[in-house]
Amino acid sequence: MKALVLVDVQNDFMPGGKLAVPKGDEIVPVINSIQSKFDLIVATQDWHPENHISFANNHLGKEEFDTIQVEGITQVLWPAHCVQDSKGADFHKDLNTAKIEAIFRKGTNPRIDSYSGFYDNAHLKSTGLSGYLKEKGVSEVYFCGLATDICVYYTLKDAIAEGFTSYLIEDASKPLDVEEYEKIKKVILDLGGKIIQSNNL
Ligand code: VGL
Ligand code: ZN
Repeated sequence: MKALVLVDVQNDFMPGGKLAVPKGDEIVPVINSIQSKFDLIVATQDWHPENHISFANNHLGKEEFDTIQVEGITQVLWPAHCVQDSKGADFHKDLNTAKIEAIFRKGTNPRIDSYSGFYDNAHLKSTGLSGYLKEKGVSEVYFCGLATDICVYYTLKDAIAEGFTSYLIEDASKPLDVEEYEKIKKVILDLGGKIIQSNNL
C-alpha cells in the first residue's frame, strides 16, 4: 500500500500568507496531478490556538524569527499563522481535497510546537498518523507540501523512524529557506529517505 501525505498545503504558507513560502502555490497543480498514483491520501494541517508558544506576538520584547528555548528545544518565533478555523489555516482553494481520507491536525497544544505530522517537537504526544497508516497496511509513504525544510522534513524524519519506506516528492514541495534545504537533503538521504520527482512516480 502506497500513501501520499500532503503536509500543510495551507493559505498562510502560500504567497500573500502570514508565513509565505516562495512559490508555495506552484506545488498545488503538481499535487493534484499525482493523486491518482496512490492507494491512500491523507493530509496534515498546522492548527494553532491564538496563544500558541511559536507566535512572536505572544512574547513581549521578542521579534519575529527570534528564538527561545522550549522543553530544551530551540523554538523559532514565527509570525502568527494557521490559527484554528481561520482562512489562513484552510487548504489552498485549488487543492483537490476530494480524495483526502483523513486530516491530522498538529500544533494544537499552546505550550509546544509540532513541525512533524506524527509528533510534537518534544515527542510528548502522537497525532495518531503512524498508527493510522499501519492499520491501513501502508508500507511506503510519499511526502509533499510546505515547507520542505521544516514541516515536510520533520514529518519525513519521523516516518523513517517509524519504519516506513519514506519518499520526498521534491517538486511537489517548496522550502522556506533554500540553503537550509540543501543541507537537509543530505540528512534525508543519510537517514535512508528517498528523494524523487513527480514524473518518476
Ligand atoms: C511550518 C513553521 C511553523 C511548516 C509550520 O508547515 O513548515 N513552519 N509552522
Ligand atoms: Zn506552525
